[in-house]
Amino acid sequence: MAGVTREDKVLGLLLGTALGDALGASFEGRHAVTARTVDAVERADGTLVHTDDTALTMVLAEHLAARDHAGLDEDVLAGEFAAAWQKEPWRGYGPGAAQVFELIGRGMPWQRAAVSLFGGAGSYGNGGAMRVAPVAAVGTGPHHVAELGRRTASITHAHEDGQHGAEVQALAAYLALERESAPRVLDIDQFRHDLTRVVRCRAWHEKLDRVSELVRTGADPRHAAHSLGNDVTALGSVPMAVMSFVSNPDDPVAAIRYAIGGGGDTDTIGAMAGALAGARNGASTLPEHLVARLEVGDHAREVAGKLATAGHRGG
Ligand code: F2R
Ligand code: MG
Ligand code: MG
Repeated sequence: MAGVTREDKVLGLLLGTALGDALGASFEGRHAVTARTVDAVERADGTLVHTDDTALTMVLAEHLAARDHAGLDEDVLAGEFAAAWQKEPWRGYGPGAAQVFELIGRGMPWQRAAVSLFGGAGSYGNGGAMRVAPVAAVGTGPHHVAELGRRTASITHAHEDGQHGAEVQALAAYLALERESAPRVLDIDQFRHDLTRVVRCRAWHEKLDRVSELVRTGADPRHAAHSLGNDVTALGSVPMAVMSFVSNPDDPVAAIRYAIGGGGDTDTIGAMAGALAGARNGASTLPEHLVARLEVGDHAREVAGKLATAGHRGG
């Protein structure tokens, strides 16, 4: 967006994640969520406590910011993810991710740990996608961003669907972050076209086509969630996050509320939608009274400053 600095957009990506996660956390697993119940959480005082989504997003953001020219190192990152889980296992981690982190903590290589899940199939949960957005700040282009997204996901998600989810969310975050001169109204078809050029998998193309159609018909959150899914799998949640964003491209809180309104995995769909809308619009568009209640505020500011200048060099 014209006039918004890159640092503000990167900070928006991080704070948008935290806001969507923390607002959605109260409702995770509910069938559907009314606007009135979200209002009550927004109006309350006190800390907005985030979950695993933000905790791991911050670990990845710190990793990329600290390594600058050196880029992504999966072995190091695996240890950093496992350490975050060990420090705060109560943040609501997925059982598969927790198992991988425990095995890594005991010294097993992440490749073996990830592939040991679900009888050797690996996880297709949305944990790779929920934490991936920071790669958008360091990728050199769409294909590079998708590759970085897949590599970060593969540490815990050996199943290709878990990795495709991270690719789609990473690329969506990149497009939201990089299109500084984007028109006020997002071109949904172009956005879907860009995504499908990089992620070549029919199941994902079909879901993204459905997003386009639902946006065109102005679907409400419950209808969209019914059609796209709202569960803990990557294919059953990333499309709803993209839908929440493209239906509300210029208003991060509206995008988050739409995501939560569909029910299901509300913290994660809220976090992913918040990352996209925060990246497009910048942190300065997020309501101050909500940002002030987030646990990660100051830390996110520090990391965003470094991440914004580490951009376009990561390997
Ligand atoms: N775990 C949760 N929420 C549960 C309740 C939390 C509660 N509020 C609390 O505080 O305790 N949320 C977090 O988990 C999701 C991310 O999950 P991730 O990291 O992908 O983990 P996992 O376990 O690998 O996958 C999630 C589930 O998907 C199903 N699944 C995945 N692959 C499968 C396969 N190959 N076969 C069968 N099922 C598979 C399983 O049910 C997994 O447990 C986010 O929502 C995050 O917020
Ligand atoms: Mg969570
Ligand atoms: Mg969740």
